Amino acid sequence: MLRTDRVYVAGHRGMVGSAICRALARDGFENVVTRTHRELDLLDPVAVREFYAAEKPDVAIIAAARVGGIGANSAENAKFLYENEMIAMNTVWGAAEAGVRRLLFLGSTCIYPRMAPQPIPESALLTGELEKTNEGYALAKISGLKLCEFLRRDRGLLYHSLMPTNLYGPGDNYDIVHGHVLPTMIRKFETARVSNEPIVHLWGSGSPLREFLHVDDLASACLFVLGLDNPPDLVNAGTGREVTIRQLAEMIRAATGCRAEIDWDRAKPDGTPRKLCDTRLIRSLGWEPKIRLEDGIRRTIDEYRAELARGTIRL
Ligand code: GFB
Repeated sequence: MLRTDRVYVAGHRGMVGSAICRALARDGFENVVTRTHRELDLLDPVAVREFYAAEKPDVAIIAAARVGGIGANSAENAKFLYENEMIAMNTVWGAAEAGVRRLLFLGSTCIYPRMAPQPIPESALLTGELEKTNEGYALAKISGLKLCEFLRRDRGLLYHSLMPTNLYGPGDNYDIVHGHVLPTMIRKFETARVSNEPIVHLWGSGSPLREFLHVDDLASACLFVLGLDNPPDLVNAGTGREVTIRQLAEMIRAATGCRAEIDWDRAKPDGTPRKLCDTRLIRSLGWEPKIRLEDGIRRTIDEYRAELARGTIRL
């Protein structure tokens, strides 16, 4: 990817897309193309085709998706499958038809089988059954990455994919029901601290293991792989460090200064027991994350407080 390239970032208002736009600006990319949801409906193949024909980007980064935590995914697998499948097919196929030279498709490590070997290597793809709570999302992301792989093989297009582990950072969704665990915990502990509530209710047993990558590290990983002449079709991006949900809760409780007790609601799902990605491939190519979880959590709590004060938070 060249500094002079015209780069389309799909999903630029989301947590991931906005981090990628910040990283592009920092690296001197001045020709970035974006469209809001209102301006371009990525579920509409004709609109997407017309957009590509009019804008003619050189590079596309597909960070648009319907995302959510375990609550949102498990309640609406159909919607997560349909919308993410349409977004993937329209943005990737549309790019190929319009002659977009290079494309990076973003997925998630939930594409791997529920009982994949840990840490999960890229080769674990399609070797076993998926985690049921996010099967729809995972199937759509698998289709998207496969479409990129096929287009590269069939037509020689440099379309490739990156699978980040669980992400967090500025611009996250703090919705109590639909959000991911890390932002939801920040909101729950902050709310309890401010209003002196004695108990914070969390979901599941607290025993599942998760890995968390700051979205600014993910953005650096995206630009890194886009700079490779011969990138892998599929590469993981993570930290290689995992914590239990219970440890995460303790870290966030301490970092917010909340004194409430934790009540674990075991009627709520645990989801996949463990999801640590094998990052040897991306590290061997020369990328590594920079933001330690403790520092990232502190930064994110500060940003949450600032966003809340400004009234710009997504709740
Ligand atoms: O981030 P999360 O919602 O999704 O984390 P996944 C879920 C884990 O955190 C489960 C526990 O073990 C929950 O039981 N947890 C504890 C909570 N308290 C809470 C809470 O207040 N809210 C939430 N949300 N969880 C998602 C997939 O899986 O990961 C997506 O559904 C995507 O498709 C994403 O892949 C990265 O890590 O289980």
